[in-house]
Amino acid sequence: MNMYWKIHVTLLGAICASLTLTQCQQPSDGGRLSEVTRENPHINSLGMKFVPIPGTHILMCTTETRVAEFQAAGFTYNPPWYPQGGNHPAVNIQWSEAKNWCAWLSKKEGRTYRLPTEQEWNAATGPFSYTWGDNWPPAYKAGNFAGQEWRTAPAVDLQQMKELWKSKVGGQWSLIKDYHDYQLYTAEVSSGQVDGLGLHHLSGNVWEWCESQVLKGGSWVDGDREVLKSRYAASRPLYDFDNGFRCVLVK
Ligand SMILES: [Ca+2]
Ligand SMILES: [Ca+2]
Repeated sequence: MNMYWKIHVTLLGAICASLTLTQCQQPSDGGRLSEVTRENPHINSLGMKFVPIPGTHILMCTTETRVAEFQAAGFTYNPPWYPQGGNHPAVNIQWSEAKNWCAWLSKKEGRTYRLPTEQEWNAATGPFSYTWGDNWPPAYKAGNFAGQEWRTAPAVDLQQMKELWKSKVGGQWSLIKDYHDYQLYTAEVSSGQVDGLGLHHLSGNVWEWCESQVLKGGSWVDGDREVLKSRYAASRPLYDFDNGFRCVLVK
């Protein structure tokens, strides 16, 4: 080997050694997920953002699953009777559909997506009675619930909601006194304030399925102070038109 090639082989070896070292120092895929923070969330192939939940081994999506994300799987979306856009939360979702959607995304990305366990969902809500603290009514802009915005809703919409409640639940539909969130039906999933972990609409907007087939968080239909407590779990849907889900990514 002449001097020219000797120099190049030596240089190439040094570069390869350097590359190998660099690769060895790079965290594994799982390692990168473990380094995700609220400020530096993991963003998946659909543009969904995931943040860590203290005390768990999962990253939680910062938003409820959007209509457009649900449809990206090729699943048929059954729209509700009220107006929605692609950035609104998917509703009319059965537990098995939510599970199948997570399985589709897991296969697509080669990662493990699933619904949160009830324990993981509770860990995300924090230590207080509600996601915003212990006070009632909810803090200003705390979420999308059944508030005083309905007092000025079109008469036909208000009447429809009252009749739906009466036929499904019985009694009078309750609106939260001294709370006004300006949103009649579902709100866009990334609208409103985020909580301390970076999550939108964990409480309210749409109910969210857990692995154990309970629903958590209440929805835009709910104004009952017990139902909106973080520990409250509904064993079956009251309506289907306010049932959605939020997925988690296993680290
Ligand atoms: Ca509302
Ligand atoms: Ca919710």
